[in-house]
Amino acid sequence: MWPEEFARRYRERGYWTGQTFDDLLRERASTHGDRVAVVDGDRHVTYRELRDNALRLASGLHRLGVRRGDRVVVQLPNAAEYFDVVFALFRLGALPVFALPAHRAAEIGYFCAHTEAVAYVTTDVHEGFDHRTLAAAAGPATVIVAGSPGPFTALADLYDDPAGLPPGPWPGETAFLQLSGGSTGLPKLIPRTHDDYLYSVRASAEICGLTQDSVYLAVLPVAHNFTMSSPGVLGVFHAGGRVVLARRADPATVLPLIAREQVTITAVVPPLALLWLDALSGKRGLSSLQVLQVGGAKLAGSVAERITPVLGCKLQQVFGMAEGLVNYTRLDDPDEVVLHTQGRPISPDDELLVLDDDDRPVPPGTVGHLLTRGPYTIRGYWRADEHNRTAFTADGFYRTGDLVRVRDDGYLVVEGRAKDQINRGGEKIAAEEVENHLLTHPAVHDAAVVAVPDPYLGERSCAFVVVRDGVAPLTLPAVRRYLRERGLAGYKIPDRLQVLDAFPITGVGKVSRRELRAALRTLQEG
Ligand code: OOB
Repeated sequence: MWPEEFARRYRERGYWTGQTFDDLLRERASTHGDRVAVVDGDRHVTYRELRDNALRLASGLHRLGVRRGDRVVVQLPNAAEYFDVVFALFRLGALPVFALPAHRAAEIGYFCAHTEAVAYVTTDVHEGFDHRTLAAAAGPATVIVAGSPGPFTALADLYDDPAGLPPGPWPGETAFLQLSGGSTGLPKLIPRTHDDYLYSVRASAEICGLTQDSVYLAVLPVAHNFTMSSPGVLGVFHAGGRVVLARRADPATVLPLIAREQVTITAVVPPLALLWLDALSGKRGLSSLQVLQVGGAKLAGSVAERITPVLGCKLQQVFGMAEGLVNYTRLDDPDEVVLHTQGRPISPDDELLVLDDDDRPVPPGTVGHLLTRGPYTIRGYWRADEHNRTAFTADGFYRTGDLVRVRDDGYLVVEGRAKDQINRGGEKIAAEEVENHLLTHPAVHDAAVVAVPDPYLGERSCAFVVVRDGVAPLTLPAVRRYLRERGLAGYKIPDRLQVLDAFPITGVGKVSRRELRAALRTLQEG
């Protein structure tokens, strides 16, 4: 948490206003009660209905034993119930732990155990996968299912009479735990407070020009920080606009939905932008769409240049992180800035440092490690004291692991990454996490997972392994099957496999990932 002198400053400057998520929804239900907040297929939910659902569900969850401060792992697709669940938990002061729909037994099991979750809320079947099969991974947590519950508790049965709810949380409390993309063996959890998060939401809504006439399409997973708050669904609720939920992201689903619902703004990762561009090239643009936000991974200049001509809307680049700091190009910035930078911070009080490998400032305009601190950037991960000692400086700056250059005009250009992470089209893979799973395979002596360039996803993952003597040769399909059976999320399963006799080693005795990447280039060229 922030030291008192910073907290005081952030309050004095009007960033932290003492608003909770429940306050936000209550205000909107009173100012915009009859307006539609959420569209999910044919289902339309007004602000008044949304608040009412959230209170009734809060009551049912309370009856089940969910209390202020408890953790609840939430894994839902982009569906209307998601909002009932999270606003019910916010009202109670229980902390949603935001899992992604792609997570499987390994991740869900870890989140439930690490957070000592009292409940796991999921769906029945999504994208052909039966999420109820993950119940065993949830351990002692009560399993609540949206849809057909099987032997578990039906979410639909938990909407109760809301009379007699206990008092809600205060705005300085942790409101939820967000997942970090991470570079470590186990994912880290990010505690965000009502005060800090809602500041970023309000400021983002303003930067992105949201009004009550905005129609936002949630196409990336709704629990991801980009979709949730940059300005995302919460920014739309702040502005009194309308959220349209897309269950799938493919052009055949999404492009007609944009036209039907007259969507004005949406947020995508670069590979999705590419897919949409290819689907629309030579056709009419998306007439209602005013802004396409692209972020989560670096957008190539050549792709950026096609967006306005093909889609007929403005491009906004977004460089953010679930830990806090979010940078936007502004809607009135000149083309050169929008096409070739990743924006500038939300807040005048976002402090940025760009340092060399020895933590000394680099000369202005040169590339270095980005560190940041500010009114909506965390000061530490949840229950991770040891990791926090290296992930943050003594004076509270977060080491982002990104390599950036700050231009004279204050805009950032992302030049690379120093963390052991693969950014697979915006989906983050911690190398060490996958390596640890690979090391459990009886034939694997050593493993290193690195990023390889990919024209569509930006990066894919390649697992280098050294096999034990005398074992049968390992194949990619066998390795992939093994990791899937261990319950690892699909996006973390290596795209490629290279078996080596030994790993190149750096001067300090670590596996040289740089040499592995170089070896792969040679193999590809040869
Ligand atoms: C967003 O959040 P996370 O937590 O999934 O990932 C953060 C990391 C950053 O540290 C950076 O490495 C990468 O994703 N990243 C970008 C980028 N946006 C994020 N790298 C290059 N260019 C960009 N535009 O990804 C996220 C959170 C809020 C808003 C937008 C994205």
